[in-house]
Amino acid sequence: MVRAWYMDDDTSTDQRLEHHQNPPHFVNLDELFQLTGVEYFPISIDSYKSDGKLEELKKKRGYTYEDEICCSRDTLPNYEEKLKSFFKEHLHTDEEIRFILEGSGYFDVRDKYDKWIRIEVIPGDLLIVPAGIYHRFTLDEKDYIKAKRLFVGEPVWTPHNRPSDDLPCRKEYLERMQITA
Ligand code: KMT
Ligand code: NI
Repeated sequence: MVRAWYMDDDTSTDQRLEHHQNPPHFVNLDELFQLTGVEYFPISIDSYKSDGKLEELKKKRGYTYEDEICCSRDTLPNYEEKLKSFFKEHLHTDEEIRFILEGSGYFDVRDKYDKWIRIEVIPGDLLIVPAGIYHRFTLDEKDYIKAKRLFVGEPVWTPHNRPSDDLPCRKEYLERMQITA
């Protein structure tokens, strides 16, 4: 089950820690959607190959491409460099869809007031980070995650680092969230 919370302002300690506020301020899935547009689907790790849930979602959303990414020092080429770029605040012109198969990590997303919300992902969590939202990713202290990446058509993984406010996908996102820049 996915947990999400507002982050503290501490940039001097390890990015892989939970970084809760004091006291902790959790966000439920409805609030997460209202505040960010991030969508969450629980998919059974044990039965997803046969229960049809993932297939149904893929069909409904037009996800035609699928591969796997395994982030660990041994499996990810240019590990240090990749992790650094994952954690740089950025956006994409398309949804970022990740279905977690093994391990864990954190997706940080900016809410509509530009505050960081940290989303913990564990096996069975399928997260859809909308196009145009500023976000970043970090491993936790276990330093390991394996996830399926889904995409509509030919994948484009390009991160557009902040600021990328003039991109149409950013403007459309803000409009959808009813935020006036
Ligand atoms: C990304 O684009 O940030 C990633 O693919 C991170 C690893 S998948 C959970
Ligand atoms: Ni991204």
